[in-house]
Amino acid sequence: HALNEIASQPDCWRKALELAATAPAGLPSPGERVAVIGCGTSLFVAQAYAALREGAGHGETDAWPASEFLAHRRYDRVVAISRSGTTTEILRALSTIAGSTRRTLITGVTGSPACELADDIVAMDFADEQSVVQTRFPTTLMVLLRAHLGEDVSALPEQAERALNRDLPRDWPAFRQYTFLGAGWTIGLANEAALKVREAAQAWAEAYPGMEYRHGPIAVADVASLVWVFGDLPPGMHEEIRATGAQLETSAVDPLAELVRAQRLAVELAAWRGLDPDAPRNLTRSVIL
Ligand code: F1P
Repeated sequence: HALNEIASQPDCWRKALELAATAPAGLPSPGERVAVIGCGTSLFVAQAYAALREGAGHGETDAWPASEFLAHRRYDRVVAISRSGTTTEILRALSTIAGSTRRTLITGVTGSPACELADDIVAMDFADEQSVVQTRFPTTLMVLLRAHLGEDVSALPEQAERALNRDLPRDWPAFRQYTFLGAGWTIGLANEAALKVREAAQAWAEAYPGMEYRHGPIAVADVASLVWVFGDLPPGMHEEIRATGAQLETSAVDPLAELVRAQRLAVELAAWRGLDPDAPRNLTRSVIL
């Protein structure tokens, strides 16, 4: 399923643009103080969106792992992201939120238990997936959120097509370690890319804010490392990374479209290692405690 779901992203992103044009109720308005919560992939979407929303001047926006959400914090709105709508930490967090706070759920499955706990539901059934590993749901949601923030993202579906057709990084299966770097909103994308490689391919993958990478993790880098940069880092960093012997990969398209290419790497690497990318070891479609 994962390969088909990855390939369907240009179409899903077009549908996200149509949905954004209808201004769906429940997405935060400028000025609201907002917390965005999620687990795993959904947390990384929350991180990317929080950075973009603050950067767009729409108001203070915090991203929390749903398990760490502090109910005593005062927010105008909590946006819970959950493809399945059944993840335990999401249900717990939604049920502890104070009455004066609006609760928005963004989900791929309408009628889920989390829907019962939300005031507003943004339904993204058209991007739901069969694979345990999430690919098109989080990226389609990012397109919706960026459009809702007022960004012109009309070229993104075409960029996703380019990312689907571009070669994977040179020597892609040969690395011992895969590192993804970002800055600002692309830190969430780097985290998500690393999670894909871990989940689907059971490979050693890490992610850092780009500048933080210099403060220790770079000690691990050598010729057996691929370091993949999402978005822009100071040019001097590229030289520092190359000096370790690591192979450097940079984005040729919008970082969200570049994530499509990293998803392809994860799934191809899984196949190359003889693994089923749809059914990662020790993981289920929604994690319930
Ligand atoms: C999130 C989650 C991810 C995990 C995997 C299965 O669930 O558990 O953390 O990486 O993709 O889904 P959800 O709350 O978004 O359904």
